[in-house]
Amino acid sequence: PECENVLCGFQTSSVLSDSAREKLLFVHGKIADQEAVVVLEKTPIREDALPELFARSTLRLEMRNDIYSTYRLQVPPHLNEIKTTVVCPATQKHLKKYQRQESFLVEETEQDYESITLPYIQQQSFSLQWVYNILEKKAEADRIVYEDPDPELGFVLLPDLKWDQKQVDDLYLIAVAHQRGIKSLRDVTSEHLPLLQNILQKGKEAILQRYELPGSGLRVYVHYQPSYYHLHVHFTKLGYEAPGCGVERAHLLSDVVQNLRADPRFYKTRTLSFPLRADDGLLGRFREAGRL
Ligand code: M7G
Repeated sequence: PECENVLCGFQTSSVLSDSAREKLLFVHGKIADQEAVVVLEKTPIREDALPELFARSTLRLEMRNDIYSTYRLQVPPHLNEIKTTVVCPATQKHLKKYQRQESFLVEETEQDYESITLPYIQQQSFSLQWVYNILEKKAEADRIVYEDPDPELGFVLLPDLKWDQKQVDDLYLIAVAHQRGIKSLRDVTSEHLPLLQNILQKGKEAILQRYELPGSGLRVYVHYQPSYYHLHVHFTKLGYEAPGCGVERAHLLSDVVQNLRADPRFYKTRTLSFPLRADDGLLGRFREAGRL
């Protein structure tokens, strides 16, 4: 029968990774002959939903022993939703990104960047179409939390793909710079200080306004290496361990600003460390060059 749900014909190929603790599952499969990745994630239980949860659910006893008892609570469907992200058509690179893999730390010198990393990312990195769609209001326009439209200093602040905006506990927004061509932290010099400071300050202000969360409650950082080579800044709630946010990749924006003040070419010249997954093509290039 016809179905309006794109996942109803989903053909599972394999589970890429899962985590019982994080209540997450990444699955690879096909949607109408196209490769797809589907991410399923159980969402946090919200305090404001508790009255309804207790009043409108069915409680089934599993066991009782002295003062201890366990139950299954069958809750109304709208209180038991699964956050679902679909990437389709997905590339090989997407499949790798979501596959559980061992990681290796690379120490990239200025030279390594020029001769190994830059040529590699110029050849193969994820499409930036979704970024341009945001900047041009072709997608997610209704989700924008704040925009500074200035072509040089401006940015768009909006909820990250990973945040369903149901609770502030796992707040996750990204600020996408209007300026194009800043691929990553490596391209950032003191010239970009006004842009970075603008994002830091106005981003925090906008989050305070909208979510009543002050700057002191936020982790504001960029990733190196990023997945997408267009300048963007992550804003997450301090204390929330966002998936994929390892310490090795994160550079606090306030540190970036200070380092650039001290040395305008800090990120051009420093050796930068980051982890790469075993099957990452870039890791292969570092190996071939004898740098690992
Ligand atoms: P990154 O540091 O380049 O890579 O961050 P990472 O994904 O390995 O951390 C890109 C950020 O953009 C991530 O936090 C993604 O969840 C988020 N993101 C990716 N896409 C494709 C979208 C999108 O289409 N919309 C929104 N709002 N966020 C996205």
